[in-house]
Order: sequence, then C-alpha cells, then structure tokens
Amino acid sequence: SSVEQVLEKPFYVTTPIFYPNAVPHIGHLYTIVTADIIARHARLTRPDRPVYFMTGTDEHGLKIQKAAKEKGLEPSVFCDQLSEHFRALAEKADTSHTRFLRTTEQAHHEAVQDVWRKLDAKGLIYKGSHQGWYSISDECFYTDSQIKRVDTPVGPSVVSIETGSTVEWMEEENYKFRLSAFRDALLERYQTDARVIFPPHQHSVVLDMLSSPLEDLSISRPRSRLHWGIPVPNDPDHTMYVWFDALTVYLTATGYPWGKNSAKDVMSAWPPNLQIIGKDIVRFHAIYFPAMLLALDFPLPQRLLAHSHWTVNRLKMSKSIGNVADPIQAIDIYGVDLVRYYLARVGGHFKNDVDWSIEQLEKFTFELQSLLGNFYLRINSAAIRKRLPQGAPASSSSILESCRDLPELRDIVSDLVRLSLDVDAHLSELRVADALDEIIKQLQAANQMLTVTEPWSKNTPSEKVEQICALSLELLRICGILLQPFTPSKATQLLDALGVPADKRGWTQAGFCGGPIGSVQPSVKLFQPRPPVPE
Ligand code: ME8
Repeated sequence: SSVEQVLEKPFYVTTPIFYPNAVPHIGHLYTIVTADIIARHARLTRPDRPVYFMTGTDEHGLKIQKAAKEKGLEPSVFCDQLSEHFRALAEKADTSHTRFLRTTEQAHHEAVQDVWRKLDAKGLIYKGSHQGWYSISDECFYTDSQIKRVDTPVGPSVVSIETGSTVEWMEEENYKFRLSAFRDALLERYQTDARVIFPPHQHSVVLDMLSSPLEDLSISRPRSRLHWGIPVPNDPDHTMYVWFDALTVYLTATGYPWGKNSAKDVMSAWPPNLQIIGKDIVRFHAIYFPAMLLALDFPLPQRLLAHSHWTVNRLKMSKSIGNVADPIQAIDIYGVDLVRYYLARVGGHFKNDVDWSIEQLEKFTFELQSLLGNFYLRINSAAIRKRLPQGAPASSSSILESCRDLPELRDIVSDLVRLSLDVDAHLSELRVADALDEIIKQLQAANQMLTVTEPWSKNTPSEKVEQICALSLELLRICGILLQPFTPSKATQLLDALGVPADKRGWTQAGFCGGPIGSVQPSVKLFQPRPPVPE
C-alpha cells in the first residue's frame, strides 16, 4: 500500500572497501560498476525511495602498514595518496555512489569502538592465545590443512593453498570473538532462505563452510606487531584486527552509532538491501559479519552478491605477475560507457571467471555501436526523411498502436510491451547480463525489421514508412530509458537527442506508449571516432 511505501527504508547497496595498497585495477571497477547498475535501477524504478550507495577504502592493517613502509612513507600519507586513486576511479566510472568512506575517518573510528564495547559488554569478547599461519597479503589466519610447503628460488616457503600467498606462523595473545556461538543461527538462516546468497553456487559454498564447527575469531593483534589500526578500547597494547574494523564500515556509512548525531534518514538505511563483493571475501561477509550483527541484535543484510573474478590470460590479476589491466586507460580509450557495457555484458553472469581482453572489449564495443549507433543513424537517414511528409513521423500513439496490425511490426510491438518488465525482473534478481541481453535482442530485432521493411525504398508506401519510423523512435526511447543503469551517459545522450524531458525517463515511462513520443535530432552523433589504441 502507499502507507508501506512511505515507510519503506532507503535502498542501501554496498561494495567492499578496497585496500589502497596499490592502484585499482579492472576487478575493482567491475565491482563498483555492478553496484552502480543496481543503484541506478533502484532509483529509476522507485524514484520516491532514496538510494544509498557506499564504497571506499580499507586503510588499516598489516598489509597497508607494510606497503607504506616499503615506500618509505607514513601510513597516513601513503593512504591519502592511494585512496585518491579509488575515489578518482569511482568518479571516472560515472558511478552514483552517495558515500566514499575511508576507514581512517574519525566517524568510523568511533563506530568500530562502539561495536567492540557492545560485544564486550555482552561477554562475547575474551582474551586468549591464538596460533596459526597468518597471511599478511590476505589479512587472515589459515589452519594446517589450508597451507602447503613449497620450494621457491629463495628457499622453502609456506603458502596458502587457496590464494598462494606466503604465510608465517604466529603465536600470540589476542582478543577473540565468540564466532563459534553463531554457527547454528547462520546455518538456519541460509538453509531457510537460499535467495540470500547469489549466485546459487556461492550459497552452497557458504553452507559448506558452515558444515563443521566454527572457531572463535581472533580480532586483535599486539600493538608491537600492528600499530596502524584502531586501538582496542581500554587496552592500548592491542590493535583491532583489520577485518573487524573494515566490516563495521557498512554500519558507519548509515550514521552508526545511531543516535543524536546522525541524520534520521541515514540511520534508517540499515540493513543493506544488497552487498556486492568478490568471491574471495565470502567468508567475511557471509559468516563473520552476520555473526557480529547477530551478536549485536541488528538486522542482517538482505542479500549478498558474490561475483566471480576477472582474469588476464586466465590468471587472476596480480601485481607480481604483472598482468594487471588498467581501468583508467581503458576508459580513456573506449569511453566510460563502452567499458561499463563490456563489464556488464561479459561479467554480468557472476558465475564463472571471465578473461579481460582488448579483443573482446573491441568486439562488444563494436556490437553496441552497430546495434544502437547504426540503428539511430539509419532511422535518421536522409533517404527515410525524404519519404516523410514533414521530414519526421507525425508521432502519435494512434500511429504506434496501428503498428500492431502490420505483420512485420507486430512482434516488435509485443516485445516492447514486455521489455521494461523483463529487464526489471532480471535486474531485481541480479541477473545483470540477462537484463542487458534483453535490450540487445530488442535492438537486433529492430535492425532486422528495418532490413526487411526497407523504409528508404520507393516501394514502401509512405504511410508505412511513417509507422516504421514512429515505432523505431519509440523503441529507441524505451531502450534509452532501460540502458540508463548500464551506460548512463550514452543513454542520456540518446534521450536528449530524442527530446525526452528529464522527468520522463523513469522506468514507468518505459512501457510501449508509456511516455512522450520521441522526435529526431539528426545532428546528434551517438558515437565518436576514438583515438588509436597505444602499443
Ligand atoms: O578484500 N575480479 O580489499 P581488496 C573481480 N579490503 N573483482 C575483483 C578482482 C578481480 N580480479 N580483484 C579484486 C579487500 N576485486 C578488503 C575488503 S570489505 C569490508 C573489505 C574486487 O582491495 C572484488 O570485489 O582486496 C573483491 O572482493 C575486492 O575487489 C577485494 O578488494
């Protein structure tokens, strides 16, 4: 009902906060673009409901401390420099995030200490000794069964089986969180609702993780080892474990600790409607964080999307291998929309790893340019305009409706009637590539229709030319609206060219005859030639 809609909380979507230990690569861009597609779709479908979209950088911990030291910089200076690259990438990618949060912000510091105190007050934190194999690169402990011994050119070494990163044996006294107490509750949640984790394969991964008892989680390090982090309340000899600190960021972004200082609407954004992460950090988001929230008696995030990875030459991108694809360079060459298009079209299935390649990027760039750009050019061609009494179709809903009676146009009409519903259904279920595919199929059918009906030919009656043109413009208007989440500035350009007013670009307008009828502005070029690819 309308009352429920008024009371509904803002839509809240999050990305991981990234380690600013090096400049961002395509993988980071992919995550924020995916989140942006969902955020934009949420805004377009429900303009009455605010959307919060959080991203940022994860700046504490051993990994950053070590990277800064190697550069001979203070960690804070080092983070200021590198965090800026992530912020710049998000801007450059045209993402509509509402908060870029750095864990070195004072507000976050307070939030983390508050969470710690609350858990401590509930008796869920205790001091104990911890031993295990620690990977600084992965910022986590591994057990004996998760490591292997290997020979390297510089001698024998011990590495994580899963990630291949070097581990070292650590035995120390630290604080622990009673993670073990939450296994049953987590199992129950994931067994009752499989939809909580997407894609389904990742749901099975999580159930598998929960199939044996959970060990309590070490959540601090001795200050002598880790000084770059948030101190444990009332124990300056200990620094909080970076993941305890990092996961709390999702609360900080909603104004936590909720109370006097935070704006009311931000407070009510909790819990996230969707958290988007890479499959590398599922354990932290599907087990550790929900356990912390259960312990705090806070509502759990509604859904988790754990996507697969981008590889280069079939290897996970890594600085040491040197196979890192540079997102800024790709955007500079191809433009932001075409890169977003490629990421969504190829990466929007989330299931299998996908390989980044310039050949593929070129292929999909060409696809959009030819399907959308050429269709737009064809419909605006002089040959067609000549056939129309006013040089443009006298677009009216009655002409559009009459297209249902022509066999060559009928299917397009019935597809257009359903298109916005289909795209919406896919996006609501996080099937990003399938959603985009619906639009592409529609454009393919439209190009095909022009080839068959030949509106430029003298043999086509001008009444029919007018119908074809009116329908084509309607199709472009609808596709323009629906492309907004994926390729925001191309879509805007197209809608501008069609003269669709800014307040008539929402999802409800994307139905057949559901909005103003477009006109043509042939001077607008959708795609510009681009500079050559550097060697
Ligand atoms: O894990 N393909 O930060 P991080 C696709 N700070 N996505 C990729 C990717 C790839 N090859 N590489 C990275 C951390 N990503 C923590 C998170 S959250 C409270 C703390 C993306 O800099 C993907 O989203 O290592 C992955 O989960 C994230 O970057 C890891 O970024």
